[in-house]
Amino acid sequence: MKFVRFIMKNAALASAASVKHVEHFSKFSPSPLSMKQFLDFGTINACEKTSFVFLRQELPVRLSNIMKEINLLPDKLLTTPSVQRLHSWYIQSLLEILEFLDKNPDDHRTLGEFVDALVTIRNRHNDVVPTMAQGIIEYKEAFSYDPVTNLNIQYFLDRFYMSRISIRMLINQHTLVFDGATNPVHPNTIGCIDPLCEVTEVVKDAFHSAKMLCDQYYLSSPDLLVQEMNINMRNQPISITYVPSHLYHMLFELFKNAMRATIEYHEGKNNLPPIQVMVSLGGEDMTIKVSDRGGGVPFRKTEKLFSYMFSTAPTPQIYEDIRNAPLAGFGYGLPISRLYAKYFQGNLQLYSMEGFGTDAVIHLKALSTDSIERLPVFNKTALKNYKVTQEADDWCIPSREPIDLTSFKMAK
Ligand code: P4A
Repeated sequence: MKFVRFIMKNAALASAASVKHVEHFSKFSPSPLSMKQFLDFGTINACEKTSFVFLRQELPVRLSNIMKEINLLPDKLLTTPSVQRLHSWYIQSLLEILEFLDKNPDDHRTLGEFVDALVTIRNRHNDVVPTMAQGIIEYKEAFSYDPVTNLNIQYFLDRFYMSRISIRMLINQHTLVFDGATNPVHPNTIGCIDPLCEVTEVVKDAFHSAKMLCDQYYLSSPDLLVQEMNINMRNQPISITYVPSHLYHMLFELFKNAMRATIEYHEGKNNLPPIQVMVSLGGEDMTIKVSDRGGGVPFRKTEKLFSYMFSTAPTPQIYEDIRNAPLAGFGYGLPISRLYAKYFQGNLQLYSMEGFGTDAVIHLKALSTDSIERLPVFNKTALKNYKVTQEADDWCIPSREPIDLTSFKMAK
């Protein structure tokens, strides 16, 4: 492993050296952790050495699994400058973690250097989402939109961003739990997990932030009505073990959409229908429903709201003042919010009624024992999904022109 630092001078050589590491580590399946395991790592088993020994194997496994999939992207996308740059970050980060494989876990300096390395890696990957979006823009400008590429890119990006969410979760937990200090704002959190995350508090926080943007952009905003239904402990505030920042991210996105739809649909009217939120806790699920009366979207278009390729603007709009940016819209808000929900075995779905409004529903696991990371694994099934090509559909394509029944012949 000593040669690693030397060849880093040359990206091409580093890339060549990383190939055999990627081959090796991608043969392992990532090990999904449960919320309970994350908490144990941060409390009763708060052993930095154990966490270090786990991560120096698990991070290369997760990185290598997704690097195999990056390599399967269509050449036209893989060779864009943006995707090349992003790929080089993955190679560099992999090599930096591999340097720790032959280090002594009992040496305090090793553990300190590892935390520093993780912070460097986390920062290096801060701009992965806009960089990948730029790659998609470059691709779309050169080759325009086609439905097969859209499906392939959707498949890849869902897995790629899920992998990234999981890797950042591991890095955040290790760096937060082992930096010695407790979080002054949230003293009861374990890393970024709140074992008693009060859902309605996060709902109110996210609503408040969206409301500020909405007031700035539209000079008004709808009100919020929240209801809770705690089936087992009536009148007790609903709380679950969760990552508050993930929940906030999803709700903020849903509120921005609901506000935009409400205001644009009721333009010129002097009162706006409120956004209604229902939070319910059962034995298995904790569900949040965000309902608006923003006129809804046609059913045909709801899937497009989750499409990375559709929601990547062909020419990136640079707003001189962030206050001039539209409240909600083109961005990866919805697809990435759905990944946050799915990350711990939940989901995020839209039920829109055109002419009335939209219900956005977040389903999360109520029990920390059911909240287990949902991770992509590179295997034959994944490989098959990258080989999808244009084939005839096995459902008829509806014709816009009505057939001429007078000339209809009774033949198959
Ligand atoms: N009606 N309903 C929604 C939107 C419209 C909606 C909408 C026009 C469409 C695109 C968009 C933001 C809002 C909603 C809640 C949702 C999602 C969509 O969660 O009321 O930005 C791309």
